[in-house]
Amino acid sequence: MDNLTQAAARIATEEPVGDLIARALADIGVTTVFGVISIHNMPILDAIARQGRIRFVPARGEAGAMNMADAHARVSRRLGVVVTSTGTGAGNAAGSQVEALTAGSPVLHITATVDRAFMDRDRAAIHDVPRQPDMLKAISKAYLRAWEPSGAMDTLLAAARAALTAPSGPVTLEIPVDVQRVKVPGRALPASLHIAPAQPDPAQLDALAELVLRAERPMLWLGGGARHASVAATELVNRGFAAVTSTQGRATVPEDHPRSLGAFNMTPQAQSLYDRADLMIAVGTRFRGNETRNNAMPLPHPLVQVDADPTQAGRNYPVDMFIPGDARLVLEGLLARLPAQLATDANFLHDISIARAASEGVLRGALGPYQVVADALLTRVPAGRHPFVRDVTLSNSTFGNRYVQVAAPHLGVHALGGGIGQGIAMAIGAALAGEPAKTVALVGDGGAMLMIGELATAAEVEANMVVILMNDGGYGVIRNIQDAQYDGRRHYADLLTPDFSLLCASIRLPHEKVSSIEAFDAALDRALATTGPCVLEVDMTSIGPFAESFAGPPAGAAGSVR
Ligand SMILES: Cc1ncc(C[n+]2csc(CCOP(=O)(O)OP(=O)(O)O)c2C)c(N)n1
Repeated sequence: MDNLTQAAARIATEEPVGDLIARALADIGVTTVFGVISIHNMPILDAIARQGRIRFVPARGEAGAMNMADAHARVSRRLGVVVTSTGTGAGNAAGSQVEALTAGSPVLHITATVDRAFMDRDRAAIHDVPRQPDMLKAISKAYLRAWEPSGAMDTLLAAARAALTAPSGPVTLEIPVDVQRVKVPGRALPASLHIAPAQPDPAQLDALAELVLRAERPMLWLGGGARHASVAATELVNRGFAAVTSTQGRATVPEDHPRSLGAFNMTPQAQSLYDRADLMIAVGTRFRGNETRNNAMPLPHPLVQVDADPTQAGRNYPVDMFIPGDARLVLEGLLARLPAQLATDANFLHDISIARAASEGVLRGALGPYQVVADALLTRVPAGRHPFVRDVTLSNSTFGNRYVQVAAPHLGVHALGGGIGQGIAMAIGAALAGEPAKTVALVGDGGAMLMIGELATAAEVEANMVVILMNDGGYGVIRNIQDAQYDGRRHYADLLTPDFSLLCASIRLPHEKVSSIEAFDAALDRALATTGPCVLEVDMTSIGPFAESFAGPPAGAAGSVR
């Protein structure tokens, strides 16, 4: 081949960065991308469409797109990807990205910025935000910019790796729009994004095993960082540990295990179990304020902390031992050092069962008519392995977040940061994540209104989901807080609420409204049997109040309504 032919061949393999990005995403296994199209991301989205290897889900807003990518990542246990536009588009995603950051979701947020000649200089190019990187840094585990076209693909891979590496989290990659258009030579991609987990120190595992062998009532507190260590955690429980989980760690040990408190982690019954425990190993947890009374809840001693992030030692509780390392490797290493059965206190199992049953009983007693909803979901959600998405609403703060069990850690998706309104969009992301069972989302009417437009996305992409809409005509939990703390002055909480049947009809979404609680069970079965998306509205005004009113988290933990 002469020089001219060689050059021609190389040029033939050249492609715009936008095409390269689209191809690289498909090559690393991304099947679905969420976002909103805009001039600043069209080189990438046009390439995604032309290449036809990735499903692009056009959300109605960037906030919804981010929630979809987040839930998709949680349920599929893979990288979630969202594409937004520079400026307002990226800003719209910010609130939802705070949730992804709180939950540690491995999300890649690809956004743009104006041409390199104009960026960072406040020259008033359209969509320009001169300090956009500052905004993105604040809401990202890491922020990267692809300055140089020839390095764009490697920067993309670095961003994906950063998002997936424990502690995982959302990573933002900013690609100036002119970079997206530049042609660069094609390149082969690495076959996989394999990331080596952090190895624990064997000497620390020896010391931990000694602590366990001395304990008579050992407990595991399992957070979101332990979800992939389910098998090892469950084996430890089978050998004699008791388990309790955070909301994010739900079902790391099966929630119906007789030695598990499930997520009943802050009840008086749980407290009495902690008081008598003589060891707690806390794995992959932040000990969130609203699950520990802002870290004032007494925990057992010795308290051992395991975390993939070596900088987290003693962050929220003073600890007796800190073991940096991957949760699964630590728990497997511990198992290898322990006998098949631990010599635990003969009454321990009995005490766990009593604490669990009493916690459930007290909770159920506070529900009044909504026992029917709670029980209907408890019998169907875990057995059917339904992904269960929970917005911030009374029904989740009471029964959804702990009484209704989930079948596996990745099947529970909760707005962990306490922000309302993310449930519908999260349900779409969950429903497209490859699980065979229908996604069940439990949301309030107030929250639903924030992203009601995403119902159109659900209808358009035929997401297999049922939105159970608990309609009390406004902000129920705010009213309860106003009754409890503001002498019943119910400002700003009674809202004009749409007729959801008309709204659903306008986008041809099946809708059923239940106005008497006896009708709920059969209506739920009809909804679960529906193909594609549907809405099951529960008319709480007709059905009446809970037996006990829930007025938010304990004082001092305000702003963290679960
Ligand atoms: C993004 C965001 N804005 C405001 C709040 C404060 N807030 C907490 S609960 C709530 C009301 C939610 O209403 P709804 O979804 O109808 O559920 P309900 O309380 O009626 O069960 C509000 C406004 C919040 N948590 N998140």
